[in-house]
Amino acid sequence: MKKTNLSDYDPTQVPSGKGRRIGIAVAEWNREITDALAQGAIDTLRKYEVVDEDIRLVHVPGSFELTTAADLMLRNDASLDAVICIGCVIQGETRHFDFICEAVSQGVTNVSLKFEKPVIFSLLTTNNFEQALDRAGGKHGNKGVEGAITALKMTALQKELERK
Ligand code: RBF
Repeated sequence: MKKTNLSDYDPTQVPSGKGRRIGIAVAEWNREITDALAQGAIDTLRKYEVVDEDIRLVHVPGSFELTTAADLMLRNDASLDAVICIGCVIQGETRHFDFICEAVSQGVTNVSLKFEKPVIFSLLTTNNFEQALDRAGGKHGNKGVEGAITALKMTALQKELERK
């Protein structure tokens, strides 16, 4: 069975982001990876007509801080339609990996429900650096691109449902 990979997305099925305001929170840990993911997200938002002034980019020290950043962004800028959280957690010898991944996945869900807006989980959780590279513009696509597409699809869905 073919695995779903949004990096192979159908460009005709992505809603325009015209008029949308999107926040992007990027972790500085494993920056070579997270910068590539962030660039993929920004390029994709631009491709779908989100203008630069409507892309609010912030950096946080590590992935653990992504949830707080998303919360602060949405609390302080009610015009944001969605926030994309970008990070890369690589399995080490201690249990930090599990704690960080669990905290971010729960945190993203909580912030999304709290503000009733899409908060996108673009967190790579890999066994090693090579697996991360493969997903940051390598053979498994760019998960930042996929995060941007998800943000556009979810904001469009929100607008559609709110109109009803
Ligand atoms: N942050 C990441 O974004 N990716 C990591 O792989 C990562 N590994 C960490 C490993 C250890 C042992 C520690 C203490 C922190 C790590 N962090 C990592 C940073 C974490 O997300 C956060 O910034 C700090 O724990 C401060 O709250």
